[in-house]
Amino acid sequence: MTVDHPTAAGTPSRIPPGQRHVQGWPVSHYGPVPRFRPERWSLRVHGATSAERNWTFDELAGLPHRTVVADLHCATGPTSTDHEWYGIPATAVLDVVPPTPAVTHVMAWAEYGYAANLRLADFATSETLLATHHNGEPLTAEHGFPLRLVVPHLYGYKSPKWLRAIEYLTEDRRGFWEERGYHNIADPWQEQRYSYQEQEGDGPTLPAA
Ligand SMILES: Nc1nc2c(c(=O)[nH]1)N[C@H]1C(S)=C(S)[C@@H](COP(=O)(O)O)O[C@H]1N2
Ligand SMILES: [Mo]
Repeated sequence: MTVDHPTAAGTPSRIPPGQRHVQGWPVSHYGPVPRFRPERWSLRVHGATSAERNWTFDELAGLPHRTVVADLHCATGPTSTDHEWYGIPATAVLDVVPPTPAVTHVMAWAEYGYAANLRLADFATSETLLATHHNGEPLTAEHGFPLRLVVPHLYGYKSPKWLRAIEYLTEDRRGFWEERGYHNIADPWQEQRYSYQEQEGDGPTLPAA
């Protein structure tokens, strides 16, 4: 669900501070769009668990599914609205592949080594989805077909397209953009865009510039 957040002036807004609403749905990513090869594809859930799994795409159909309507906030400014996502809730993955009690974070891995780190609590929200569909249609190639993560309450770089693995971590590690100057937590309502804004405890120490 999309919630209205109070602005400084006290009027509710659904567009986070410093963001601009854009019509339609821009495509935004680094690098090429991968081709889906079903026979070579799997979703691996691994790391700190005794129940590691490796699902083929067809096997994902056996997991619970739900719909989430949410906005998408790219940290470079555009917010596109009213995306209807359909897919597997992250909570279902956590149920089927329980992390050990020591797990604090997850790394969401995509094709070509793209990755985004998330606090376990951010991954575990009821709105976090491993999405296969958008507005009733399978994802298009450029938006992440066959599977992408959607973490609606964080900036878009925490929502890897072309998702291939979830790794359970017992300590935090930076993902692709988090290593390259973007904020480790990425809450758009707090405008956590850049790593220089990080406070003590927000993430692993960065090498000195
Ligand atoms: N694999 C992969 N996923 C990615 C990215 C990327 O570079 N590679 N970019 C992220 C960023 S910065 C944003 S804003 C969203 C954009 O999603 P969209 O292209 O579907 O609008 O995808 C995210 N997922
Ligand atoms: Mo982005």
